[in-house]
Amino acid sequence: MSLEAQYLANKLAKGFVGTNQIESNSRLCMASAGTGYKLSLGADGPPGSYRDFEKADVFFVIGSNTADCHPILFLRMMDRVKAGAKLIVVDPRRTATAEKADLYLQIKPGTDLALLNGLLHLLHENGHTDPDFIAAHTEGWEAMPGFLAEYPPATVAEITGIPEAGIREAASLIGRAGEWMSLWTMGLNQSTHGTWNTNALVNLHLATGAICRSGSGPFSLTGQPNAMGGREMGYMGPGLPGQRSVLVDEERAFVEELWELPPDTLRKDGVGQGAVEMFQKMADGAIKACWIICTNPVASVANRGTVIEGLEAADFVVTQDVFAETETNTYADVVLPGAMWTETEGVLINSERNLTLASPATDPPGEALADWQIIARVACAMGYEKGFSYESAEDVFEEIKRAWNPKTGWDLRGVTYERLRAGSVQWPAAREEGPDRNPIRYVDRDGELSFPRASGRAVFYARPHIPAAEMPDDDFPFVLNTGRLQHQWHTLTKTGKVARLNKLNPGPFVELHPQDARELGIVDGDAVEVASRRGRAVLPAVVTDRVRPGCCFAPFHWNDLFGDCLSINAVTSDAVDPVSFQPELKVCAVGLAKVSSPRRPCPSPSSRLRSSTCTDH
Ligand SMILES: Nc1nc2c(c(=O)[nH]1)N[C@H]1C(S)=C(S)[C@@H](COP(=O)(O)OP(=O)(O)OC[C@H]3O[C@@H](n4cnc5c(=O)[nH]c(N)nc54)[C@H](O)[C@@H]3O)O[C@H]1N2
Ligand SMILES: Nc1nc2c(c(=O)[nH]1)N[C@H]1C(S)=C(S)[C@@H](COP(=O)(O)OP(=O)(O)OC[C@H]3O[C@@H](n4cnc5c(=O)[nH]c(N)nc54)[C@H](O)[C@@H]3O)O[C@H]1N2
Ligand SMILES: [Mo]
Repeated sequence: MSLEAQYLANKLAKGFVGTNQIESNSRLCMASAGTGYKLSLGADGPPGSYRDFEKADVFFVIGSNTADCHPILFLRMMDRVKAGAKLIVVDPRRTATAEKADLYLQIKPGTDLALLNGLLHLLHENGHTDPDFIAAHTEGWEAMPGFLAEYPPATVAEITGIPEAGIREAASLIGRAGEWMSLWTMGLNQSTHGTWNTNALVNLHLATGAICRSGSGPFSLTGQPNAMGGREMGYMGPGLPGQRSVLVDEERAFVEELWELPPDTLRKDGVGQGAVEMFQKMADGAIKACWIICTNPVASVANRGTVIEGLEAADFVVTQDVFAETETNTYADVVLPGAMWTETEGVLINSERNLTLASPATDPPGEALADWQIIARVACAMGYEKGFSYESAEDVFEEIKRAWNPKTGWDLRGVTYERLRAGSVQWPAAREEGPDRNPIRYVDRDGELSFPRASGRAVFYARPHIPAAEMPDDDFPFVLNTGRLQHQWHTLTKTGKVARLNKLNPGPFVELHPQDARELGIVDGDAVEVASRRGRAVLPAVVTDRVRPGCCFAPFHWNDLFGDCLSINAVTSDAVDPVSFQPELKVCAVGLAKVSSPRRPCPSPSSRLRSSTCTDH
C-alpha cells in the first residue's frame, strides 16, 4: 500500500469508525524490530543509512538471507567486502548469503540472545567497549557486566551450537573494526523474543559506540516495499500518524486536531494484541466484520487455521486486491478491485527513510482504483465526506506532512510531489531547500548526539536467553524453519504468474539433513509429511546438509491455489512475542514422515481453489 492508502485506512478506522482494531503484515514482519528500536533508542526506524555500507569494515548479518531477499543491497555490501570488509553471517541454514561469509556461524535456531550476550561478554572482556560513549550517551550499563558474566564462550557455545572459536573470532572482528554494521531481518524478528533480539543487538552498538556515525549502526532490513511508511502512518495496533500512539494523551489530541475531530474522539481502549489475536477474536465472534486490503492472510499468517476459522465466522468480509484469485478472496463477501502501484500515484518509504513517488506506467484495468481512492470513496459513502474528500494522492500527502513529529525526528515537511518527481528524498527533511540525503538520525547540526528519549540517552537492556515457545519433543522431534526463495514473492500472486521465475523456483519442498533423511528412509523427491500440533503439509524432500541435523526448512510461498496440503502456515506456530505480538515463524516443532502413496504432481497455478482443509494426499 502507498503511504496515502495506509494513512487513510488508519484515519477511517481509528478516527471515524472508532475502532482500534487495525493490523498489518508488519505484525508478521517488522513489529519486533520497531518495538525494540523504540525501547532501546526511543523511536522506531534505523538510525543510519544504506550509505553506511560504503564505510563499514565489518558486516554482522544475523537472521537475514540478504543475497536472496535484499539482492541489490547484498551486491552493495559485497562491493565493500571485495574491498576488504569482513562479512559475518549467523543463520541456522547455510544460505546463499552464508556461502559468501568470511565467518559463518551455523546457530541453533532460536538461540541468538545467547550469542549476542556472549559477544558483548567478550567485547567487554577484551577491552573493546567505548566507555566514553557509554558514559555520555547511554543508561543501564551498570547492570550489564554482572549480567554478561552468565554468558562466557563455553556456555554460549553449548546453547548455540557454535564452536567457541567462532564466537571469539566474531567478537574480535567486531571489537577491532573501526566501523561496523549489523543487518537483520526475519531470523531475529519472527521470534517469541524478537523484541529482545533487537535490544541485545543494539546493546552491541551502544557498547562499542558504533551508532549514529557514518559506517556504523544497527540496520534492520525492512521486508515489504513500503512497510516503513506503514509503521510511520501507525497502521498497526495503537499507531497514529507520525510515529504516534493512541496510548499517549497528547498524541491523541494532536491527531484529533489534524483530523478535525472533537476532543476525546479517539479511543485509547480496545487496542488489540496483534494480527493473530485479531483473527482469534473473529473466530470467537468478538469481531464481526473485516476489510482486508493488500494482504493475503489465509496464506501468510502463522497457524492459518485460525484465520480461516475467523473469516468463516465473521458476518461480513471485504477484501481488496489487485488479483481476483487469491487464497483470501475465496472467503470474501465483497471483493474490491485495487489498482497496482504501477497504475497509480503514491509515495513509498524504504528501510533507510527514503521517499519515492511511484507514478503510473499504465491505466488500471476495468473498474480498478487506487487503494486510497477506494478507501476514501467508502468513507464518503459512510457519511464522512468532510474527512475524505480528496482530489488526489498529493492532497492526502500534504495532510500527512502535517503529522511532523519533533519528538522522534519524523519530518516530511520539506518533501513535495514536485520535489519527488525530480528524485527521492530521505527524511528527516524539514526544508524544501534542504539536502535530499539526511543519512544520520539523532545528530543535530552541531554534531551533538541526542536519542529521542527524555534523558537523551539510549538504554542497555539485559535480555537473558530463553528457549523458543515450542521446542522439539518425542512427538514432534524436528525444528521447522520457514522463509523465502530468491525468485518468488510471498504468496505468489505476482511472481507465480511469471514463467521465467517459475522455472527458477518451480515448486514447494522441504529440506532435511542427510543424516535425518537416512534414519527416516527418505530420498530426494519423496513426499514428506510435515506435521505439527496444528496441521500438516505434504512436500517433496530435498536432502541437503545446508540445514542442521534435526532441522528442516520449507518456503512459505505455495498455498491452496497450487494444490492441497502445500500451505506451510497450516503447520507453523502462532505463539507470539509478548512485547511486539509478532508470531514465531522460524521455530516450530514438527514431525517428518515419508508418505507412502505416490506423490501427485504439483498442479500448475489454476483458477480452481482447493478446499483449505487438508485431509488426504
Ligand atoms: N525473493 C524475495 N525477497 C523478499 C521477499 C520475498 O518474498 N521474496 N519478501 C520480503 C519481505 S516482506 C521480507 S520480511 C524479507 C525477509 O528477508 P529474510 O528475513 O532475509 O528472509 P527469510 O527467508 O524469511 O529468513 C531469513 C533467514 O533467517 C534464518 N533463520 C531462521 N531461524 C533463525 C534463527 O533462529 N536465528 C537466526 N540467526 N536466523 C534464523 C533463516 O534460515 C533464513 O535464512 O524479504 C523481503 N524480500
Ligand atoms: N511461514 C512463514 N510465513 C510468513 C513469513 C515467513 O517468513 N514464514 N513471513 C511473513 C512476512 S515477513 C510477511 S511481510 C508476510 C507477507 O504476507 P502477505 O502480505 O499476506 O503476502 P503477499 O503475497 O505479499 O500479499 C499481498 C497481497 O496483496 C495483493 N496486492 C499486491 N499489490 C497490491 C496493491 O497495490 N493493492 C492491493 N489492494 N492489493 C495488492 C497481492 O495480490 C496479494 O494478494 O508473510 C508472513 N508470513
Ligand atoms: Mo516481511
